[in-house]
Amino acid sequence: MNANLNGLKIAVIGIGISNIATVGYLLKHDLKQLSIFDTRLNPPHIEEMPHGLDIKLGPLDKDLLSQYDMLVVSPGISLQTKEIAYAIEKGVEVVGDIELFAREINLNHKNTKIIGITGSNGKSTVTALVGHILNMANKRAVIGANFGNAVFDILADDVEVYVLELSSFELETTKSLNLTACTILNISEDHLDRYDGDINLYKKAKERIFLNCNYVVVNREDKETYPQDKAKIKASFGFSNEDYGTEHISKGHFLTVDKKEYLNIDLLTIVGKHNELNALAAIALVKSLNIDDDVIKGALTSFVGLDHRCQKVRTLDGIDFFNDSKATNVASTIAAIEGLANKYKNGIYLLAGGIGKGQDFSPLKKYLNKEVKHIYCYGKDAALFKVLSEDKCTQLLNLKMALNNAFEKAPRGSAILLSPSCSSFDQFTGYEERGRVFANMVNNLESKS
Ligand code: UMA
Ligand code: ADP
Repeated sequence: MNANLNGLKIAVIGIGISNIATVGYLLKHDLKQLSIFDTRLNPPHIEEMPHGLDIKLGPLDKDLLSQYDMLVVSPGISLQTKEIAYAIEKGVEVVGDIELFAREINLNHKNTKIIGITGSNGKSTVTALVGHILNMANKRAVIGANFGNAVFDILADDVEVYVLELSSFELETTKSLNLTACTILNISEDHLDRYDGDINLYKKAKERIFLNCNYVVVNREDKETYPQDKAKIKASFGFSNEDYGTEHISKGHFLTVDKKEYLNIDLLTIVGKHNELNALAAIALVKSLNIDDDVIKGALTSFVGLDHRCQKVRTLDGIDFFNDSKATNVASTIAAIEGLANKYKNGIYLLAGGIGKGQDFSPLKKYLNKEVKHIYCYGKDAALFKVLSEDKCTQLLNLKMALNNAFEKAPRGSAILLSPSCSSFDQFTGYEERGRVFANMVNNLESKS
């Protein structure tokens, strides 16, 4: 194991999925001291921590933290937390699980490749798609990190390629990742509550993905995804017919590579313009590993997409119901509206709300009375939607009431879309629970006739 950690006093801060796995990794080292902290008195995952460890719950103590050589901080905790900021000032090294994982790979798994994917939206879809393509190419590839499983849970000797979905929080404490290829898929407002309302700080965190990577894939539709050092750019994707692109010709609508028809878009099961970009990004990323085109095309057509992303739940009374619970920011809701609008001449009835994370919801306004007939908003920040329109927005207490009201009003040929633009933690344990609850409620609805 990594000799650089031996003899160190390490404090792990945060008892969550990522750090429970990190502790398992750290326990394989000969540390001088290992202590675990969590600011909560009853952290939900505490029973999954190995027994017999030095665990301290409740408010952090800045002087105590400053006595450690290294803090391993959970992605959910801001480095600006005053006790952590104090320790940093005192010279304590602060890392996260991704940084320790990167160091482990650099030391003990030198031939293993890592592909890194970040962005405001599409990370999970592209991560899963890249993993799917690589597995179809018979590579031993595993996906993880912000995707939902901790990197130290997927660390294994036989892995050839790790495909990591990386959040801005994870990237903040990461500097040693040697990525074979990487991308920032797009940048839009998200997590501004963690970045003092400043999108540039959020973007700066994401740009750390470029640090040691010389095969950067950029989004031509969003110049914010470009690295400062343009020499790092090895591929770009976008709607125009160049590099990784698209074209509409009489025989159909195609993904293109180097201006040549690559795949008929109708063969993709993931739909919407944003998913065309996601597919192109995935192709560009796996090209860094010289994957055969026939394998890539086969994998693109067999990829079924992920749950809770603009997923059709049911048709009732001529109304289609969509679960897009993973839409936790405005840009992802807009992608859903634009993806569905052409199909629903009688419009979209939008269910939105939850915790707004400091976002500006006004970009939704231009869809009201056009693609979106009405918004039914609920949850902690419902009032922020309500100000978009007095008469085209109805504020309700919860998702159930929002759904029932929308169902009552929506005509045949319309869609009811749960695409909340917000995180769910005010009323649910996460987007998955929110999506499941919604799908259950939809499946229990009875016909209006
Ligand atoms: N917390 C405290 N006090 C503590 C420690 C944590 O209050 O001392 C709170 C955090 O504020 C947060 C929650 O506990 O609300 C969980 O935090 P955590 O950092 O322990 O989370 P993990 O369970 O380790 O999950 C993390 C990622 N969570 C976050 O970034 C908040 C998961 O991403 C990731 O899948 C997992 O590691 C595996 O690597 C989730 C997420 O919401 C899906 N990510 C954000 C997003 O996608 O938008 C960035
Ligand atoms: P992430 O992991 O970045 O949250 P997901 O693939 O889970 O991304 O998708 C989250 C939400 O964003 C879903 O509502 C999905 O429909 C939408 N989405 C996916 N890809 C894009 C994209 N490229 N641009 C905008 N929205 C997208």
